[in-house]
Amino acid sequence: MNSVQNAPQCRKFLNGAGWKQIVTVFCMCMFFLVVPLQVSAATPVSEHGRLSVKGTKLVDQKGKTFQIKGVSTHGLSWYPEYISKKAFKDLRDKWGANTVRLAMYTAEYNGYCTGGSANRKNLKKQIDTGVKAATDLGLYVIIDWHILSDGNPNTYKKQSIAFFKEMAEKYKNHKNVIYEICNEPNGGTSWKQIRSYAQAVIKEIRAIDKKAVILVGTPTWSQDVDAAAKNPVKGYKNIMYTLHFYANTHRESYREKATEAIQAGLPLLVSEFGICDASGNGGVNEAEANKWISFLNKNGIGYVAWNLSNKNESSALLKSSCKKKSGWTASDLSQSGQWLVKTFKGSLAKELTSGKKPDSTASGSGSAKSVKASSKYCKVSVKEVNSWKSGNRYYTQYKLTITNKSKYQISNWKVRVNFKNAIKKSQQWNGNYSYKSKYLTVTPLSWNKRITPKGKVTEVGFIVSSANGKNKVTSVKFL
Ligand code: IDC
Repeated sequence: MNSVQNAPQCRKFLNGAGWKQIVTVFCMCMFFLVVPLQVSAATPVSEHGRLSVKGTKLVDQKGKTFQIKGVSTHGLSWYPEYISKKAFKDLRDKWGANTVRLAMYTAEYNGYCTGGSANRKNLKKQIDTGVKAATDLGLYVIIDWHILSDGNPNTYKKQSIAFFKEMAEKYKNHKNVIYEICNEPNGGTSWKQIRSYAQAVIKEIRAIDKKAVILVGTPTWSQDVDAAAKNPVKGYKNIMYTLHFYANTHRESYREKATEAIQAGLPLLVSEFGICDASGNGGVNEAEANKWISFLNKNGIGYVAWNLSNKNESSALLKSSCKKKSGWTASDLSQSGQWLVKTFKGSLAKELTSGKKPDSTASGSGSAKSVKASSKYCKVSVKEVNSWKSGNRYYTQYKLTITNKSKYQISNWKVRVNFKNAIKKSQQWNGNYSYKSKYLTVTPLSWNKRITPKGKVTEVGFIVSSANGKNKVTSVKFL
């Protein structure tokens, strides 16, 4: 048969009802072409699949280095309003994130181990909501056992094992779930103690979930990765170690520690960082933050930013005036949030290129009269936040707060803290310190010298030790 012989049939088909058939077939074709394309738009998980650890790197299903770019929630008990599919979709599509971290405090107010059984149930519900949302959106999700004031992860080891067994049972078939088994050991907890905890918890998770990536915290608020590198956990694959930094506090010397650990073969992940002070507040330091990011990029290390909330602190990624739970525009983001979106190269970043500088959370200069801090204008307090015994010495960690009660700008301050017993320096941050037997003196650094009217300094703190019982502060005053 040739085409000439076919011609009359063709013409008949194209006449009358034939056109309708063509249009119907065309529409059906378009439907099947377009609809599946929309449904299967690539997500981080659909593109990269299950992650695993190869050498010092986190890699995707094709064995290519995969860099986590994540956002951590604040405490699930305190800011549950951002645990939603709508909010996480924004993180993925507008901010440029591929991972969310669900931070579940263990010992703080309404923590998993301290808040009672109804609270525990509620926290697990939050995790379920978070994991479901992340899974639907093709995001990786970190379940974070957020130890902090409990210091030593062995304090609640039994509870941790029970929790992670339950999580592993529930999520063993998910390829996007990552377990972080101890946020930040501190208070003198040694790597040996952390390692023994990690071996025990990992053993239980692995009996149920053979493959998920597991993150292990390191001594001194997850800073001493060099200690972990000397004797890593043995016998398990897909284990990474966490390095946490706050760019205005932790600088070059911490990158050196990280380099040392990588050279020793330790896989690292920055499962939490901020670009302000270690307190989560104080001045934002974009220059130091950018140094960190080039270091992490160079080494293919992933990073997760603290924290998705509108709390009035500079690590919060939303402005405290922002009441939206999703659908944020660039101007809803704090300075930390705006920096993060630019760093992730999210689509919102375009809105940030107007040439207008993002709002700064640092203290402004103001036009008011400027005075030196004294008890007439300011209040100063020193609060104990943690204490422990190590060897034959007693350690106490204190936080210093200065509040400007006046309508004037404070230009500088100097504070003396007196103790009952002779003390020795252990650690200190965000100030210049000098020590005498029974007292210490703190003066500010250049960025926390000025205090705006009604403003506060909250990021200053120190750890001292004494030989004879708990260290007691007897008085605090301005000099
Ligand atoms: C801080 C929060 C703050 C909260 C406090 C609770 O930003 O709002 O009141 O915890 O104890 C960490 C911790 C993280 C801290 C953060 C800032 O992992 O929980 O959050 N930080 O201090 N390590 C270093 C800094």
